[in-house]
Amino acid sequence: MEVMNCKHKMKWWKDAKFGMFIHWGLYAVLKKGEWVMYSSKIPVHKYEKLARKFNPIKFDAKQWVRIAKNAGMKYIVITAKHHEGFAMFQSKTSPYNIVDATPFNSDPLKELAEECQKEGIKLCFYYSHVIDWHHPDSLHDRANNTWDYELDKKDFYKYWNGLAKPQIKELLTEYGPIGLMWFDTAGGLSKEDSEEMVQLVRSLQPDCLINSRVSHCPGMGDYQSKGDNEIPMLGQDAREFETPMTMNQSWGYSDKDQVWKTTASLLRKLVNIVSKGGNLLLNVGPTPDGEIPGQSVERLAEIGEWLDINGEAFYGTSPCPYPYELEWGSITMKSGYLYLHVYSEYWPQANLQLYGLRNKILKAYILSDPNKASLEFIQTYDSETNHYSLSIEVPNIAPDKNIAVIALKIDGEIDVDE
Ligand code: H79
Repeated sequence: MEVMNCKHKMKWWKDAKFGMFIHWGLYAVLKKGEWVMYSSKIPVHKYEKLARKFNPIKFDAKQWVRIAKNAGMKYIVITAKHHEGFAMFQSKTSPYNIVDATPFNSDPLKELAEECQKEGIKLCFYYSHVIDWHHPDSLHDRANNTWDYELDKKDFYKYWNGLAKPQIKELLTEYGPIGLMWFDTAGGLSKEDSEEMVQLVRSLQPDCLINSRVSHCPGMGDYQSKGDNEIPMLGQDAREFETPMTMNQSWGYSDKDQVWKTTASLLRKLVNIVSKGGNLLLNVGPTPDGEIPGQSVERLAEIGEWLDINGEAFYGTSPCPYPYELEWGSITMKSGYLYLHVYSEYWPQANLQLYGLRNKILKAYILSDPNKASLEFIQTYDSETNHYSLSIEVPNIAPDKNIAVIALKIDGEIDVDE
């Protein structure tokens, strides 16, 4: 197979902007998030028993993919194995997997792979390549825990060669084309070992992208994973990025955690990230029964409604041409267009002002208006101060309760004063 050049290989991901993160594992049974084994210091032999209780009879790959697709998401990243060490797929490498160890006795990733393929969604896998609390030889911090491991007897390569690498191979040979491999928490891994993992993925699926957390050394992988829930400042760095984000506070299902971000706030974060050239990977933590929580489904549906109307200003766009943040919202652009995403609480009384735009405006309209009725505007240039300014006459009331987009059809290539 010919290896695509780097730019081309990234294109689907650059255009996608919005993906679904799914944290699902044995931890769901305890309903206290995905770190419960660590936080509650549950010994391995006890934690293993959760598998017998894991029977997600309500799991429906069709429904999950539909929820993602209706939200406007273009890819799904699911935890094939999180830090707990349990494989959520049929693994010949270890019987500690959902097919061999649970009454469910079926491979949800197979079903997801088929459904994603049908629906044109890219399926991607999260794999905890360094931390594995189940394997006695994996690297992790076991300070103050009561687990049954002995740190000085660890032989990391037993874990690395005996479990991590073979499972990566299974994931990249048994599930069709995989969009990207999402690694996490590489502390303690040498640069050489990270490079070996990159090479392994490349050798199995040359077009599969790799996130930067494959290594703790900067610059590795195809794009930068920002810190969990981290939104960078505008123009902070040039590298392609993705922000992994939760809707409440935990990644894995938790019945205690009811601090949910509002749809309005999630939409602002989404648009803000995209205006900076990044992607948002928004998490859901399905229940032990296999359902995506109602609070998440609701929010995703509302985001999807907004994207149905305003997708033109979102998918396939390039970042804001200004090097500073705007007080009323965010900007995205495409060849011939500039899109002003105005957050409803900053909707101006009569006129929206934009400074520094040198292009001649051919037309201004509200993107959600089916008639694309022209808005009046005035462009001025002050030769004394060398300042360009644009004033757009807008309706009194914000045309969207979350974010209203003003589309500007511009003449020529974008040209702004910095
Ligand atoms: O998969 C999600 C997290 O489980 C994982 N990355 C995202 C995508 C992650 N790995 N490490 N960390 C997050 C940071 C760990 C934070 C901790 Fe704690 C602070 C671990 C122990 C103290 C907070 C409190 C989380 C568990 C207990």
